[in-house]
Amino acid sequence: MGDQPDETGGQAQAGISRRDLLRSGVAGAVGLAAGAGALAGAGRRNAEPRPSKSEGMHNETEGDVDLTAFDATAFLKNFDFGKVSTLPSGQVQREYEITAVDREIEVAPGVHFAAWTYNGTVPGPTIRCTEGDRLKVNFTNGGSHPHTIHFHGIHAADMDGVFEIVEPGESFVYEFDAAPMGFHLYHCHALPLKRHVHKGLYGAFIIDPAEGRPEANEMLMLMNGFDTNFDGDNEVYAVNTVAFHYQRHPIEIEQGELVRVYLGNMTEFDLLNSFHLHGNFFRLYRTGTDLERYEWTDTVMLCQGERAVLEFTYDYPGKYMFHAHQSEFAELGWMGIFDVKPRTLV
Ligand SMILES: [Cu+2]
Repeated sequence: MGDQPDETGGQAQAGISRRDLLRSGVAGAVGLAAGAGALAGAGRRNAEPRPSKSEGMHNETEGDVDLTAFDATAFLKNFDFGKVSTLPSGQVQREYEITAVDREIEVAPGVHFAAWTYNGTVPGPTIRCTEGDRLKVNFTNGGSHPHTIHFHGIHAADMDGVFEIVEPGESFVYEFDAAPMGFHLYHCHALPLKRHVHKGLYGAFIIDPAEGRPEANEMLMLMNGFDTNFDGDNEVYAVNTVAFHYQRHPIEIEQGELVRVYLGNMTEFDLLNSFHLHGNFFRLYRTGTDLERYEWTDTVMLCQGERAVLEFTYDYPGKYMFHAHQSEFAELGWMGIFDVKPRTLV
């Protein structure tokens, strides 16, 4: 199959590119404002960059996305543990229903993207289980193109979701034991891979260790980007799809509580993405596969497909930014805030 134009328009158009918008006299502090304003026009044909009214640092796009369609705040903690049963052997089985669906999503206020999704959202559902569970994933391709689900992890070749292409209207059952414990991913592996991933067919796959991890306020963050004008470059960056969402809606955490972030990178086109935490340091467990050894840092770079488990605790209340340390990505939407509430004493 070729990389032919599709309903998204495939062909290049006269819209702005991110390089253009960053070059077009919006450098420096104003760049954040104008860049964010331009995001609102990035998804429309022949749109002119629309400067924001405010010109301070770290401005937001105007308005908000339709939160009834996708609420990135709820998505943070929306773990799908599947339909649980016990097999005759005593092994726990978790069964998941995943359907590929073509759906337009809103990646910034007024900026729509013709996505290919698992179960209607980008990222798809966060699949969560425990090491050793039997997973049964019933996949139906309700989309317009051939797809698969390729899970990271250790399993048989015919469960790898690469050669068993699932045509539109067809189904496939993936069945394997969850291993190893850690933080993994799943994504479509149909060709051209770059296109199927960038269109939105990916999600997080968490395998908890049998003994569990220490109690924490847990959340899932997948770093991603969107090429809204089909020039092979992202115009919008985010964690969990919606530009500046966690700046408009800061994530509330509590002073002194342990926070655990499952952080993955599914950004297409750019080699690297990164996460920088303000006013703090975190324990960095790469791939989440080791409970003992960690790095102690405040910034982590992840290549495409790489992920890590981050743990931190804030000693002081207040608002703290977290964002890509690539300034360009931060200015184009990959920016959020932790709102640390004073510890409640009981
Ligand atoms: Cu696909």
